[in-house]
Amino acid sequence: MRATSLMLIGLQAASTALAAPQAPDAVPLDPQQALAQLETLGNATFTDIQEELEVLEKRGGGQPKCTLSRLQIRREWNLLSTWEKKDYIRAVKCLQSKPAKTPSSLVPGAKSRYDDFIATHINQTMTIHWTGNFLSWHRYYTWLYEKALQDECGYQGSQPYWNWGLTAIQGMENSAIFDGSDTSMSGNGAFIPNKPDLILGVSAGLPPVYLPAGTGGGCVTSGPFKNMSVNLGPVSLDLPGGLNEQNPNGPFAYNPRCLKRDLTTAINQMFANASATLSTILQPQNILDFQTTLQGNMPNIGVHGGGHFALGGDPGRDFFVSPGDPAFYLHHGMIDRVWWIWQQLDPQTRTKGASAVAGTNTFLNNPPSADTTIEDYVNAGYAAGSPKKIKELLSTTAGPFCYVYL
Ligand SMILES: *[C@@H]1O[C@H](CO)[C@@H](O)[C@H](O)[C@H]1NC(C)=O
Ligand SMILES: *[C@@H]1O[C@H](CO)[C@@H](O)[C@H](O)[C@H]1NC(C)=O
Ligand SMILES: *[C@@H]1O[C@H](CO)[C@@H](O)[C@H](O)[C@H]1NC(C)=O
Ligand SMILES: *[C@@H]1O[C@H](CO)[C@@H](O)[C@H](O)[C@H]1NC(C)=O
Ligand SMILES: [Cu+2]
Repeated sequence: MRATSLMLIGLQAASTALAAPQAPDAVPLDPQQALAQLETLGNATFTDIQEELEVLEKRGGGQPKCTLSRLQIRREWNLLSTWEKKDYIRAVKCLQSKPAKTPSSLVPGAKSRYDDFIATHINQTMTIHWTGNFLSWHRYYTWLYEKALQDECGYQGSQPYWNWGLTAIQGMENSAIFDGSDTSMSGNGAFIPNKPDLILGVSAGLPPVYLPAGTGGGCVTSGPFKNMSVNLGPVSLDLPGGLNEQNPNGPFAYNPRCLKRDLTTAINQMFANASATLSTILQPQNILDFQTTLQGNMPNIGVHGGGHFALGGDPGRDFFVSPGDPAFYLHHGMIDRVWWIWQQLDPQTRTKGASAVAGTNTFLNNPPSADTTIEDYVNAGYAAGSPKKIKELLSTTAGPFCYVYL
């Protein structure tokens, strides 16, 4: 582990130099200690960026689009008030009740604005995962979703996130996000006994990864989304026993069914605990190493895979259709937060220039494709927004964005 020394951010025309957040010397193995250190580091990142914005604003002239008064603060689910949680849930349901913009000739199964986002994710899956644009694409996508909740459904707050290290300690079923109360993102699926292990990777021709089955497996029985209809997929749904399911009528067919979950705290603890999250932030020294660690060095599925597979179910364990579980966006809020903290440890090389991206344009470079560059465009199809260059998406307080995490 490298002890990150005090790094200075030289603001181009400003004489003030600000101290970047200081990373702890070593990653504690104790879950509570690791969680506390992660919070300290997150808070330092928050303070640091606020100070940076303050300097830019005082300097004036350039008229920064992102000012402190416009800055949105994305919070962990527990930090939302009851009213705020309910407002978020209401807005998600509102998106699920508005008509789709995706032409039904292209995606007959897209029935709502919520489904527009799923259709886009399905359509682009093989060019947005294990690629050079994975982080920037999902940052833009999550932001467009947040904006749709705000602009189209009157949501007052900003996108909340799921702090994996906390649910690893509490047990997912007991956490405010997944306890099934009316201020949760709904709880577990109905318990299905005697489920064999999950065996991942086989359908993709990769070495098998064995994961324990969870405490649910069936339709979600509690909370705001127990009646939700999942309309698209499955496209590549991992099921216990190494089975993989897809809709024979194709990825865009209408296939209404219940939302299933298989909450698996054991997977949360194995791959997305607070120590693993801190290591993911502190150890990788370049973007290739960072995005690989986050997405997994098999058989470690990383914090990204850890969150997805701990949630489980249908479409939670479907690589293509996973945004069909509304908790997806809390998970990807946290993914984006981890990237945001990592970036701010060395913003000069991690939020701009060629060193900020690595990888190619296809899933594990299969089929072989060009290297991703910061001049490349990403888009969210019919869901929302216009194509953006990756270089516009590398900072959360420049370009189209103006948000931080607390
Ligand atoms: C992080 O910031 C929040 C909000 O200001 C505060 O409540 C919390 O105590 C801080 N945590 C640490 C470890 O500094
Ligand atoms: C909602 O769920 C209840 C049972 O939990 C069921 O009786 C009802 O039919 C469902 N409604 C819809 C619209 O799916
Ligand atoms: C935390 O995650 C890391 C990385 O996956 C793993 O090696 C470690 O065993 C986990 N810790 C606990 C307490 O499960
Ligand atoms: C899927 O991607 C192709 C190629 O970019 C595009 O032409 C098509 O409109 C997309 N379909 C959807 C549903 O987004
Ligand atoms: Cu994705």
